[in-house]
Amino acid sequence: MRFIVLINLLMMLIPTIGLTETATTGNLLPNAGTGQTSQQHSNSTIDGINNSNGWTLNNVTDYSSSYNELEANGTGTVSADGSLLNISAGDHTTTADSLDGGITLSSKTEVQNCEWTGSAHRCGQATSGRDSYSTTVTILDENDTELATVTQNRNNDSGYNNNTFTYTDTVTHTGEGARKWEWEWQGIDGDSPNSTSPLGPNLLGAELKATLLNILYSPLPPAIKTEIEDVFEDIGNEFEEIEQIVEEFLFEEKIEIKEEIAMEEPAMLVMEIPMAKLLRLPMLRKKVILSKKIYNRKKTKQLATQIS
Ligand SMILES: [Ca+2]
Ligand SMILES: [Ca+2]
Ligand SMILES: [Ca+2]
Repeated sequence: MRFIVLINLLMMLIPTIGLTETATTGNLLPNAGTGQTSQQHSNSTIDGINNSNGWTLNNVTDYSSSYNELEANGTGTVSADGSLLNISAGDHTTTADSLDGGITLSSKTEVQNCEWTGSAHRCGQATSGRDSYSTTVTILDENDTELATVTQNRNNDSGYNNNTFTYTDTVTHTGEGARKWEWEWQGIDGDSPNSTSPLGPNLLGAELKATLLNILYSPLPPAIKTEIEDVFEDIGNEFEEIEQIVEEFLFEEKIEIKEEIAMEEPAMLVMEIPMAKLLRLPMLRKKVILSKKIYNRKKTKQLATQIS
């Protein structure tokens, strides 16, 4: 009965299993919609910087309105976070169910890194230490628990305009539960990481897009989940029972074979497996019948030898 229930549940799920459809949001960061600025590469499609509204700046000098950039001091961070719920992704508006189909966050960042003496585009108060920077992208659940995160450190040399450096970082969570995102860019001065003066790399553009991996996803209702778990537990118990019966049978058969060898007269095969269990185990029944047939054949042969 439980197996029929399981088959029915699986049949119900089959129509939804094969269908998938993705959807991608626009830029989720505070600079969304800024477009290209004069500091960026002429081919850049990443939103530039023209104000610092919505960003959290920590030890960063805000040149956003004057020079379209945010510059790291000794060690500075530019960060933002937000919800993944109820946002536009093309024709789709994200829901808890569609987010449960899995998500990929893709970040693109455009930087200038010329304020060090070895730079091919040397600028500002360049010193001997090569500056570096990193981006961290994180997917979180509704309780702010991290589901997936990526941090990549870089120190590529780069300048302004067509000498900028652009890089991509992606992170994916394929299970259920993604509800929030966090994004952080950090710049570090190679010579004076504790400085409060603008000596580090400069952020010129940033973008974070979310791709929902299956907006047609529908999580299993809790009642069906419990039912499936129960069925699998039952299957496990049945297998344990069968294993035990087979072990008992093989053990008894071994004793009988030993007895046959020890005795002149063949002993009767004693089967102590309960009939109810045997009826539920056709294979085991066949084995018992076969053993009896072998025994009968042996006995007939012996009788024939005695008569002759
Ligand atoms: Ca520097
Ligand atoms: Ca500077
Ligand atoms: Ca700089």
